[in-house]
Amino acid sequence: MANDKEYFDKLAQTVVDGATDECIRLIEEGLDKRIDPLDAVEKGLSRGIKQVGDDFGVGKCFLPELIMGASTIQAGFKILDERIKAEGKDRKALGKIVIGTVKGDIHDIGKSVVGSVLQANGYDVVDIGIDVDNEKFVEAVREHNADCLGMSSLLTLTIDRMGEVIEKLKEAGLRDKVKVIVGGCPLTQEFADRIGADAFGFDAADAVQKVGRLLGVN
Ligand code: B1M
Repeated sequence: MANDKEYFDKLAQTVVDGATDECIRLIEEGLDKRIDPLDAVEKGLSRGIKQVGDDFGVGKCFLPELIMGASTIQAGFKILDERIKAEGKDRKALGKIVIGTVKGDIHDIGKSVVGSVLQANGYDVVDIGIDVDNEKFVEAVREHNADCLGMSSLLTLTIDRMGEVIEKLKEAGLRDKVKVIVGGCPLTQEFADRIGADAFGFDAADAVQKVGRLLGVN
């Protein structure tokens, strides 16, 4: 587009304002002009919701604004998600990945972005949702014969579920058969190492690279 930065700034602002109609209009305009749908998520929508989250964190805005911003990003992501996934539809599956958000955490967006981008890059992704019980992660790994398990958590209060799931994988005799990647804004590489995960994904692009490395694809 003529001025990408200005476009992504406007897109981010629609999330801050909870302006869903304008968000959709801008996305449709951008797609017509061939913007990269993942850029629209990472440089536009995600920046906007992070701004709302920071304002919420310091008491500059409240739960209704957080909910409105989330509803705008979800409406925008729904359109972009189809485009992102379409890029991977004709590829031969490089591996099977089960992904979900841990028990006690209902944050859906980051996990869904990561799942879509993995799918766009040729992985067969089984998204088992949000607020997922530890046991359900283990069952899904077994049921789908997954090569990789991805867990997401955005709440400091719930990140310890990830280590518990890894312990449950060991008890079930599955830990040697599945690689584990974790991500979410409160996480660090150090935390991932401490709980015995195989990788920490900073964002969706990083997750694709790390999964590729874990599964010997790149
Ligand atoms: Co919530 N929330 N929220 N929230 N929320 C945060 C996380 C928070 C940091 C806001 C703040 O205070 N500044 C804070 C957590 C504080 C903490 O624990 N340290 C918080 C809180 C407190 C809460 C509630 C408790 C609020 C309340 O009720 N009082 C409540 C929790 C409910 C619960 O889960 N039990 C709550 C609720 C909500 C909404 C429902 C309103 C909404 C979620 C809507 C939805 O998902 N359907 C919401 C939102 C939108 C946010 C923020 C603003 C944005 C999250 C988001 O979607 N980001 C968030 C603040 C922030 O992140 N700065 C916040 C966009 C998304 C693309 O990025 O999720 O970071 P992200 O994902 C990235 C990377 O992290 C990474 O890649 C993604 C793509 O780049 N990644 C992975 C994520 N998972 C990965 C997995 C991987 C690899 C990479 O491998 C498997």
